Amino acid sequence: MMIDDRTETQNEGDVRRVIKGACPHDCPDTCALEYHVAGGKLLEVRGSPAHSVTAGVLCTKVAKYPLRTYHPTRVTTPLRRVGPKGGRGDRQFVPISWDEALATIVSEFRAIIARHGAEAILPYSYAGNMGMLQYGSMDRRFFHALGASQLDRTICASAGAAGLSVTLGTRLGTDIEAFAHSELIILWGSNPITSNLHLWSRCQEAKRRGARLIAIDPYRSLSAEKCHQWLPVKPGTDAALALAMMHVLVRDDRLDHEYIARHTLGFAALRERVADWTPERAAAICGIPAADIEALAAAYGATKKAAIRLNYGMQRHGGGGMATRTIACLPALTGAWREASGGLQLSTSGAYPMNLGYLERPDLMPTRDGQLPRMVNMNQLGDALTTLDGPPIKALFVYNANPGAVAPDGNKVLAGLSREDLFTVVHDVFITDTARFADIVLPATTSPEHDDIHRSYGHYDLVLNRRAIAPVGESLPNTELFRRLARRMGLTDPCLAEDDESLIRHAFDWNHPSLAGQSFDTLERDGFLRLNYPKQGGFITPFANGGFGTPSGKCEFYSETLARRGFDPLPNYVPPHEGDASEAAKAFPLALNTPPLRNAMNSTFGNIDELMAGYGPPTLQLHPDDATARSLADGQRVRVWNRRGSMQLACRLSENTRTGVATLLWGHWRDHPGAEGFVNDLTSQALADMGGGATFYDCRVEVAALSPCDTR
Ligand SMILES: Nc1nc2c(c(=O)[nH]1)N[C@H]1C(S)=C(S)[C@@H](COP(=O)(O)OP(=O)(O)OC[C@H]3O[C@@H](n4cnc5c(=O)[nH]c(N)nc54)[C@H](O)[C@@H]3O)O[C@H]1N2
Ligand SMILES: Nc1nc2c(c(=O)[nH]1)N[C@H]1C(S)=C(S)[C@@H](COP(=O)(O)OP(=O)(O)OC[C@H]3O[C@@H](n4cnc5c(=O)[nH]c(N)nc54)[C@H](O)[C@@H]3O)O[C@H]1N2
Ligand code: SF4
Ligand SMILES: [Mo]
Repeated sequence: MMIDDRTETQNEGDVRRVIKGACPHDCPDTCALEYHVAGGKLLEVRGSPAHSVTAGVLCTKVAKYPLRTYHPTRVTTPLRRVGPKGGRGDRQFVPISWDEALATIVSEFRAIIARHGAEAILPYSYAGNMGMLQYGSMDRRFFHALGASQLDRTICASAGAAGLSVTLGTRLGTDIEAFAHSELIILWGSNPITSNLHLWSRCQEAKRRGARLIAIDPYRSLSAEKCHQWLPVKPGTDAALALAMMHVLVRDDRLDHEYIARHTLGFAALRERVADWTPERAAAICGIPAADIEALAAAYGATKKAAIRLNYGMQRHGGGGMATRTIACLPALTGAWREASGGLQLSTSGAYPMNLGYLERPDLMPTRDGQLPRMVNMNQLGDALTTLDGPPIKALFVYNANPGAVAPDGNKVLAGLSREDLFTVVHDVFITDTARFADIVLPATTSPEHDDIHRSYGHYDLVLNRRAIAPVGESLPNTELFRRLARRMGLTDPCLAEDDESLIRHAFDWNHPSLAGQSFDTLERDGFLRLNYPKQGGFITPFANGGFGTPSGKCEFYSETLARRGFDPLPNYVPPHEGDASEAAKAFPLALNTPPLRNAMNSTFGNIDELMAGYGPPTLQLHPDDATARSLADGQRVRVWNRRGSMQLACRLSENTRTGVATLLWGHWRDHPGAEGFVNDLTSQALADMGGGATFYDCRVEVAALSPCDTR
């Protein structure tokens, strides 16, 4: 039902207004929003019906956004900690003024810089807010000008991004809207009902048109349940499966010879590589019967309208970069890139002509002996806070992130956060699992309270976010916080005072061909605009005629870049660190898989009871065979542990998790009633093969009963 703005008048002056926004969360869909506001209050948030990707539909989390913006536990003033680090008591924090908060930060920073140098300060941020400004602009300028340690932002996608880039030369992929016309969709390490809702609606449309849907996933996710087939791959073994698919495609000549000749590099070497990757060999590694691999390859080779939705789940492993690269070779072999509804999508974020140099100003960084400030990999925060020297980290400044929950090897992270000699500042909307350890907590705005401009990693549109209400309490956007801090620190470069409107207008290169004929005015008027890329039938087709961004301009089956970096230049299988053959697997036979809950967004909505209540406490899903082998019954309390940590919770017996794999859907905060310990106390700081990526799902555990089996 359409609601007419003007008929909603409650009082004079309380007319409902609709302001255009963008969803800021770490989700490929980057929905175009409508903030409905009256009397200065956010009444509701709707999906823009005019934006074709959003199509007027939002996920439950954001459809209920006023719950977050007006949550009773929201931080509304700066706070100073008076309780113990990590404490949960009522008198953990007391309100202070912005003036006192900034003065404290400045005096601590100055003292630390004087004693240890600016590298003793570490910013820690990720994608709590994906807007170009709030994700990374004034904050980067500030820490660059200070000469603070640099953070390598690797917690999510960097292994896959590296693997994809080396093969395709860029991060582009199949148009989300074209999936509706595919004949075969492979959800590969992807659960779009949870994490890519607007792709799922296109998958459903394709299904109605007769498409076949196949999920490759160790867990029968909400999406896998609705596919025609679920292939329960062993975690971290996807490259073996892809190599065997290529073996069959080559053996049975299901190839597009013309596409291969014109648009790929190294086919002869690839053919040799896959010659001994028989389905039987792969079956022994990835736990999928050879006949199913044959059938998968045959189905894939039978149509060019075959689209692979690769998501980041499959690259959170020791071999994640190589696995992504290997799978990314498939559509060039069969020529599926020729069809708008074929190809592959991992990310589309490479499409945007971002002015990162302008936004982030890396040139502000000081050099010493020609060296930039050191780089700290965010996946190894635990080690960085507890063992790093020369200089040690003495100040941690957290914003857009919640490492006390999301970072791996949580016991080490918490040990670091507990250090009495570490000065910690957290800028957030809530007292998160990290903020409990902060010396100073600063209140952050939510999206309806600030301006921003957004790219997407799942479609090809720019989306504008306009402020719809005044900041709640004394909260400030990230940009304004760092402008104020820069001024108080006495940093004088004029770029540290640039306002948000100017940043928004400079965030993208409007002279780039992908924005030719487009203007900021159109974006302002509509709230979104689509980039110019080659199209077929109205859908963007990034590689229909080649045009890869690699050094050769081709899809590189053989990569000289990888060879130079000491990697295997050809697609290959790199086993997970804690795979079947590893030392870890001897003591800890189960692989732990911890993908996200639908109503959570990493840890972001974990405190909104209305969203989380239906899930109850965290539970560990075990295959009945694995439970029987341990004499465990459904609902029984178990201990799950490895050398890094342990957790106690109830187990659920379910054939949705394949044998050998325990699955724990995450999104809850620490100390959730009904569970002791936390999911990321188990996960590892080990890095993936490429991009310094995280390996959350490369994690072995053992499970045992906490109490004798209750057989009532
Ligand atoms: N509701 C919700 N949406 C989200 C998020 C969230 O937390 N909640 N997170 C956001 C973020 S940060 C990201 S990065 C994106 C993408 O986030 P992803 O982590 O890609 O999200 P999922 O779509 O859940 O896909 C993960 C799937 O990979 C599977 N998997 C685990 N290991 C393997 C493996 O070795 N091989 C294969 N084939 N599959 C494996 C898991 O069982 C799971 O079903 O989603 C974003 N969207
Ligand atoms: N076990 C396990 N661990 C995982 C994963 C997994 O699948 N399993 N997934 C990993 C992945 S893919 C990712 S991307 C990371 C996510 O890690 P993070 O990016 O740290 O994600 P969130 O937990 O959502 O925390 C974001 C925080 O930013 C805050 N925030 C939101 N908007 C703003 C703003 O405008 N300003 C400020 N200052 N703060 C804001 C939110 O309130 C929230 O507390 O987690 C990783 N951890
Ligand atoms: S979280 Fe994703 S699906 Fe939900 S509103 Fe935001 S962009 Fe859309
Ligand atoms: Mo992520």
